[in-house]
Amino acid sequence: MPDPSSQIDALRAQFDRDLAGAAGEPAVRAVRDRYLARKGGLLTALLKNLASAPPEARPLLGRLANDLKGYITTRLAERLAEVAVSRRPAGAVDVTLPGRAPSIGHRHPLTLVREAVETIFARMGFLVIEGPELEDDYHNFEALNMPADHPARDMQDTLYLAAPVRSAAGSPATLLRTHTSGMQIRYLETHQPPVRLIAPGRVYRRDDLDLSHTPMFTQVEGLVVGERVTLADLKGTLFAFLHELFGQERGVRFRPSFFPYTEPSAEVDITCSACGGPGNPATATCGLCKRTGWLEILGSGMVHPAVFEAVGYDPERYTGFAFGMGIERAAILKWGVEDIRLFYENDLRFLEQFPL
Ligand code: 2U9
Repeated sequence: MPDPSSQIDALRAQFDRDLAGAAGEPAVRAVRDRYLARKGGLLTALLKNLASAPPEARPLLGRLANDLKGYITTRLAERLAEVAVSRRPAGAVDVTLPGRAPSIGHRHPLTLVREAVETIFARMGFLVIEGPELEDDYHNFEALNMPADHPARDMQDTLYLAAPVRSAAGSPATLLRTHTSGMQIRYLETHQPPVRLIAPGRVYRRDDLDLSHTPMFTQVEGLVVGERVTLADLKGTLFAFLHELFGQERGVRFRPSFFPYTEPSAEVDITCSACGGPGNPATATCGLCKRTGWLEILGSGMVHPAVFEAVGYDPERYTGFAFGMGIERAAILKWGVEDIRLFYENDLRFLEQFPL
C-alpha cells in the first residue's frame, strides 16, 4: 500500500490541475462531483481508506485529509463564485458580439454624375461656379443673343414669375432660369480672360412630365475664353471629357447644329451603349438609339461675338467655346434608366442601385 500522506499530496495536486482546467460553471461543478460526491468521490474514497491505516498514524493522516477537504471545498466555492460573475444574466446584452452595421445613406444618382463631371473638369483646370435659379431677362436671354422677339423667350417655353422678386444676385428676377448661362454672363461681366469654368445647377422649362421631360432638370454648362481658343480646343476638351465619363471605348462625333449664343454650333453624340454603335449587327434593331448607333449627349459651339460684346469683351481679340449637357440625360445614357421621372420619386429601390 502506498504511503497515505503522499497519496493525500498527490490528490491535492491532481485537484489543482483539474480545477485549473475547468473553464465554465458546468466544468467546475463536474470537478466538485469528481472529488466530493458521496458515492465515488475521490476525496470520499480517501477518507474511507484512512480507516485501514495503522492506528498510530491515523491522527496525523486524519488531520491532513481534513485539511485537504477544507482546501478543496474552499477552492471550489471560490471558483464557482468567479464563474457565476462571468455568467450572462438572461436577456442581457453580449457586449462581445460584433455590432450591427448602421445603414448609411448614399448620394443621389444625379449628384453622383454631377460630382463626376465636376471632378473631371476640375482636373482640367476648370472653376466650378453656382448661382441663383431666379433670373432676369437680360442674363437669361438678352446677353445671350436672344433679343425680345426671340422664340426661346416664349411663354410656352419659359416659366415666368407672377411678379418680379429680388434675386440672390441683387437684380429683380422675372423668371426661372432656362439654363445656367446667366451665371456665366455674370462671371464674364466681373472678370477678365482667361476664363475656364463650368456652371452646374437646376434649370426650369415649361414642359409636361413624360418619359423624357421634367419641368425642372439639372444642367452643366462649360465656358472657355481666351486669346486663341479654337474649335480644336472644343473638340479635344469634349472628347477627353466624354471618354472619361462614359469610357475610353466610346466613339464620339460632332454634328452641325444651331444655338443663338454659339457660332458655329455642334451637337455631340456618343456611340450607343445598348448596341455598341454603328457597324454592329445589333444596331439594326436597337431601340435605345433608334437604329442609328449614336446617342446625343451634349450641345456646344464657339461663343457668338454678340455675347462677347454684351459683356464688354473685344470679339476681335477673344474667342471661346461653350457647351451644355443635361445631367439626367447623362445618367440615363450611363445606366440605361428608362424613365426620367424615377430621379424625382425618391423610391429607394431605384435610388440604391447606383454605383460610380
Ligand atoms: C455663355 C455662352 C455660351 C452654352 C451652351 C449648349 C450649347 C447646349 C443644351 C444641352 C442639353 C441645354 O441641357 S440642355 O437641354 N445646351 O446645347 N449650351 S452651348 O453656351 C453658352 C453659355 C454661356 C456666356
